[in-house]
Amino acid sequence: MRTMKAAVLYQYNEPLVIEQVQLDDPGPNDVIVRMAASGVCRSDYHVMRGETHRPLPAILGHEAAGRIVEVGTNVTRVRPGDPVIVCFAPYCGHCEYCTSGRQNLCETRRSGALLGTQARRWKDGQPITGTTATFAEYSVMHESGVVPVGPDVPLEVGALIGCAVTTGVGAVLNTAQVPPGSTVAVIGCGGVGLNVIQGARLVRASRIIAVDISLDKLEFARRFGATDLIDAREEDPVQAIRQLTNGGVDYAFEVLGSSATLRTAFDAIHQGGTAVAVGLAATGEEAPIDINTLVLSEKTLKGSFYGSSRTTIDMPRYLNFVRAGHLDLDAQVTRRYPLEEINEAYEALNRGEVGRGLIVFAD
Ligand code: CND
Ligand code: ZN
Repeated sequence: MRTMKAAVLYQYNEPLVIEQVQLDDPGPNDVIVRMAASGVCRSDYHVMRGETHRPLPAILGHEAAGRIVEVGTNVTRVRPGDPVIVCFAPYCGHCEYCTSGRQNLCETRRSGALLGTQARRWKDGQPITGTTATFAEYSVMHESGVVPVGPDVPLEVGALIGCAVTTGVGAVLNTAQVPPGSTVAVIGCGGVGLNVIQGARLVRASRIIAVDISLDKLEFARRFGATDLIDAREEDPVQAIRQLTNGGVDYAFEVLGSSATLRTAFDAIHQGGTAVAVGLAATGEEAPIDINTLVLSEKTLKGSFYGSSRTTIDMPRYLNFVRAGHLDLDAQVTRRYPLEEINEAYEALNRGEVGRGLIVFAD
């Protein structure tokens, strides 16, 4: 058992409570990571607001990097001291999905087995749930939930690769496989959306149309490759995209998570185009799709979970893009907070401040 500081969600729509909790020792296939940085992603905010449910109390957080401090007896892929990226989709390696190269869909993980169905965190003997649970000084996870990185990798960069980059760039490279010269629209230019934009720049999309409801976010998106900006408060984004592209884009990415914006993405593509749903919505939320348009225009609508990533292949690849200057991650981090200020970090996300916020842990 280890005692650590953590941010605990006791009730939806209430501030997280910063307190000391206990963490179990690693099982035979587990590692313990000491967190260096953990990103402020909207997925956790969906839970804080009660839009998706978890058994409470819970420790959230899933976009992180840190160092291994302890390993279970069977662990072979990392050792104490290794810097790692935390991955929120651990995988078994032998189910039908893993063996066909789709480890992000691992059946064993979806059954809950790899994420642990039993509580492993405690407050005065009361269980606290958590999966990656990176809003804490330490976390315990299956060894497939970490990817080791070189000593040259700043762990803040590693943290962004843990979710925003792998999700955003992966949606372009892996899920949609956007060819060079394509026209692309990105609806929602927050932390993940910026990385969809960077991914589109990486594959040399000819036009990258950023859509948001904040002018600051749109201007910021230009730095990462957006070529055209549409303020959805000022104009109808579907009409504006159709006008800019002579009838619609080849690819549209929805990166907020709402039925209205998914509909926008679907309507903004031309015949034969592809709309990719990246944003997560409230449990049960549905989007109206015109069936005849889907059929007669041969449109494709695809979901993208964790950028269709194979973490051990994709994360080192994205780090190489960073090293080569093709992905800019430093400029994306606009604010850093100690864990004690995590509630303010989420208020800033809610207010729509530009860029990614990071919770940074002291050495
Ligand atoms: P963040 O809040 O940073 O970005 C959302 C953006 O949408 C903001 O810039 C808003 O201003 C903008 N926005 C709000 N309303 C509109 C509108 N009507 N039209 C256009 N833009 C609008 O969130 P994030 O980037 O951290 O996360 C984005 C989504 O991605 C969120 O739903 C999150 O849960 C999801 C996600 C999915 C996955 C995956 O594997 N698919 C992984 N991580 C996060
Ligand atoms: Zn995320």
